[in-house]
Amino acid sequence: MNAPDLPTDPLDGLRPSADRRDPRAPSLLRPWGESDTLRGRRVLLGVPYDGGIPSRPGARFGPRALREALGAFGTFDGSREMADDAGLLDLGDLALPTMNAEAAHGRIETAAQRIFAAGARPIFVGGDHGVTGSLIRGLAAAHPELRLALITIDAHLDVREYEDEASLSSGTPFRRALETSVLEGERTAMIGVRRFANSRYYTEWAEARGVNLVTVADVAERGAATIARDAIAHVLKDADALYLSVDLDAADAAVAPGVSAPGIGGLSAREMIELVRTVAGEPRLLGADLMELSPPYDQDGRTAKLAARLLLELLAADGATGR
Ligand SMILES: [Mn+2]
Repeated sequence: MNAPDLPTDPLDGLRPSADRRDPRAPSLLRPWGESDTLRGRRVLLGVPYDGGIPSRPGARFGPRALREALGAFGTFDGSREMADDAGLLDLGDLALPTMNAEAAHGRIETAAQRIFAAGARPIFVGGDHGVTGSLIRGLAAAHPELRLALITIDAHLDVREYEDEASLSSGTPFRRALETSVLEGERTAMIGVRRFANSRYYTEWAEARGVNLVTVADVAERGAATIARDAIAHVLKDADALYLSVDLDAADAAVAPGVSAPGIGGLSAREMIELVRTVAGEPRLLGADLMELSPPYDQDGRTAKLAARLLLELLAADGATGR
């Protein structure tokens, strides 16, 4: 007896259909498979940890919100179709304990070490900014002889003293990074530093180590692209590779309310984009992170959209330099 002919899709024509003439940015994410090699590849890793800012939890949901926010964007940057590129290999999110800073940071450091040792060029998405200290420690463990340069886009210096690994917080990442063998203050620039957001002690601590501090007013006066180009020239004078760390709280709370520490008088969205775009065009950029996206505090998803836009700028500039 022959089976009756059935339509293969009973809801044919009744489903939402994407316009293939307008691909969406989530298609740039390619899930990692065991046949994928990491060498030379741009990879994404979510680091959903927010134990470093216990008073305002929420950044652990940042990686998920950023991936979702990519849906608001297309893949054409105005001159180049990124959907034709190799895309961004998505390694997913790390499994991390929520209440054990030492254990979480240990796993984060191990993950970063393996990714850098494999020759990948990662973009990490957080998570509280304390995570970055362990990402850079992982990089140092993978390449102990590297002369690393660092650019941060952040309202804060994040060079706080800490007791031990259990007391790592969102205020400690660059203290941790500057303790490694690979980084020096002279190869570090911090852009977007805000008045009344950092103590005199830590400002002098950073300056004494040769860290180049660039304020919000400096960016407004000289322009984001010029500031970024000068910072690149300064930190890479005597370095092999560059790491970019973005704390979304460098942006004004009007455009980035969904962060652990929203701030008044920060950078504009366009300044954030221009800074990231310029740094992303540097061929020696080895890795980057986008931190502190905290969806529970977000307003209509705008902070997640800013984070997603910055991710796209990192990818677009990457292709523009021929890699
Ligand atoms: Mn920070």
